[in-house]
Amino acid sequence: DESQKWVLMVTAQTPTNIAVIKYWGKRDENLILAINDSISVTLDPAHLCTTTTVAVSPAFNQDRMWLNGKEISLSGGRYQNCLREIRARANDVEDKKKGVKIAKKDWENLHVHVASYNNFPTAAGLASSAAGFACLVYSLAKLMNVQEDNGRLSAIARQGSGSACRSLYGGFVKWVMGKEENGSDSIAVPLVDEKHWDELVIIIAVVCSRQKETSSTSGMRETVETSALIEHRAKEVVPKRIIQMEEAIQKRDFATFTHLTCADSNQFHAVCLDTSPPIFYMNDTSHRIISCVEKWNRSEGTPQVAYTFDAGPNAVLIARNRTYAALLLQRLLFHFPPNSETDLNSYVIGDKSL
Ligand code: 2P0
Repeated sequence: DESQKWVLMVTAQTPTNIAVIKYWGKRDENLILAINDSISVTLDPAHLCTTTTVAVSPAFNQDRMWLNGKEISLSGGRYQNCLREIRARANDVEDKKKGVKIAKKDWENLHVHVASYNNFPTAAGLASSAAGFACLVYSLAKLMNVQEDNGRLSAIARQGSGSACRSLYGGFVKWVMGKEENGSDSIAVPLVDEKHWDELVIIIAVVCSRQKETSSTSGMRETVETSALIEHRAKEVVPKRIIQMEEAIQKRDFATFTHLTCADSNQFHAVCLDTSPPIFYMNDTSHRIISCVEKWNRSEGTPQVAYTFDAGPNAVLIARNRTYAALLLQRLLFHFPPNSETDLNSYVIGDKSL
């Protein structure tokens, strides 16, 4: 049947993002609504990103997805929520070269195939869900000619993974927790674009982890249920830090930026420790990296490198400029020589990452 032979495809690439004021804790698990605002920096797509191709054809009889070449199930609520929200906003699509016309109402009967690749090893335990869901939502929106701005798309990506909403923009991005019960105002807002503070260099020190990881989703649920500190963090500490961080970013005030970034990472890990049973994401190597950076910053008189750790032992180090990035690498290689007994065995270098 000739009418079954066409395929329309769209490919998009989305970088991952690293939070400098952390998201930890939900007030709605299905819609993925946070208990506090967060701020992140989106990485350069050359280093850590997801590339996703979405295709539609009348020959496809179900929605299917492959991640790094291996088929994965789309039956989970997060995928279903994203697919449903994008389909509901689909519009007419015409490809004259292929002689294909899809009417708005046809989309509910058409199926998509999704192929997604991460350009970094998933095994390294670096955040991949952020880039993954952002890229999925963005490429589906392009394929289906969805006429929403990135803010509205971010609210859909958020339903795939909270941190994903922040990957719809480059530069520094704020995820506003919002007030609405339906999540309509829980969206990402760009603060400054990637050119605003382009001296910063981000270095990710990949620390080998032998410990079992607690997933972010169950980890933050347990924290909200059991930690006495989390409410103080979400209600008192983070709102003030968000204001200070926005100002530090606007002014490119690296000392304040570093102070806030390091303090917020440490408090995030403190509420993890305050969870019952306690959650340990950092290991001895992570702690040694913190000590090393803290000592160095003190000896310089003014901070030159910020550190932040997510739900794993890997260090994300943000250097003031290329000179300090080079000095930092020298120090890391000295204190953690590759292939020694220490755990630190490789570095992903984000040159001009912002
Ligand atoms: C963040 N993290 O702000 C924080 C800091 C990890 C530590 O967002 O359940 O994968 O999919 O919304 O986004 C990791 O959590 O969790 C995360 P879900 P997500 O980047």
